[in-house]
Amino acid sequence: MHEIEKYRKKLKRHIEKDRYRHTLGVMYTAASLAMAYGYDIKKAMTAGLLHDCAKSMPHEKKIELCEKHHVPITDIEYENPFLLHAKAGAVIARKKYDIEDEEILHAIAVHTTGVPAMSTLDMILFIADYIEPGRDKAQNLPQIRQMAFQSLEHTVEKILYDTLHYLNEKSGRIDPATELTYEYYKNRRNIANEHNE
Ligand code: DGI
Ligand code: FE
Ligand code: FE
Repeated sequence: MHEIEKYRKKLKRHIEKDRYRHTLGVMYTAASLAMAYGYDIKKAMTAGLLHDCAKSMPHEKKIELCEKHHVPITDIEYENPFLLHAKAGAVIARKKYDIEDEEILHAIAVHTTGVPAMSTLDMILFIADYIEPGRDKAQNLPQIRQMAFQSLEHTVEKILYDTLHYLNEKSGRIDPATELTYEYYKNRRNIANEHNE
């Protein structure tokens, strides 16, 4: 049995039904993006499958787990511990699913806010999480789903732009990482455009 099957069976016992459905959507969407961009399909699927593995952990437990494993927690994360399911997920993937691939662990750790200068896998997971077929709430999804297969960087920028607007409207606290990542990709596009003028 391939390892992905093994992870899938284990994960299914640990997360809620709707989260499991979302997770499979992310896994296959990440696989499609890997195909489009010539990335390792199994790595993309593993990251997609495990990215929300810490989602149902109580806030206290996520904080405890990160502290125990010396994963730094920011003030924003202490105030909004749901953000921590990304970092805690990377710890669980390492400790409980024996994932040793640092690229996969990093993609899981940054999947909610992004980080400047993301790797290909970071972007694939970040985008797959947003566009998987079960998602229907975000605005501009049809456009973003098409964009995803044309440019990873432009899609990341667009998702962050929409996320920042959404958070502003519902007055959610914004993690500086989300803002910094958006600025990073916007500046890169502007620099590229200047070169083309
Ligand atoms: O775990 P999922 O729901 O599948 O997806 P996710 O880990 O990307 O989390 C999505 C939520 O995270 C979405 O409601 C927007 C929110 N989010 C992203 N960046 C920030 C943020 N929430 C806050 N408060 N601050 C941020 O910077
Ligand atoms: Fe998540
Ligand atoms: Fe998710």
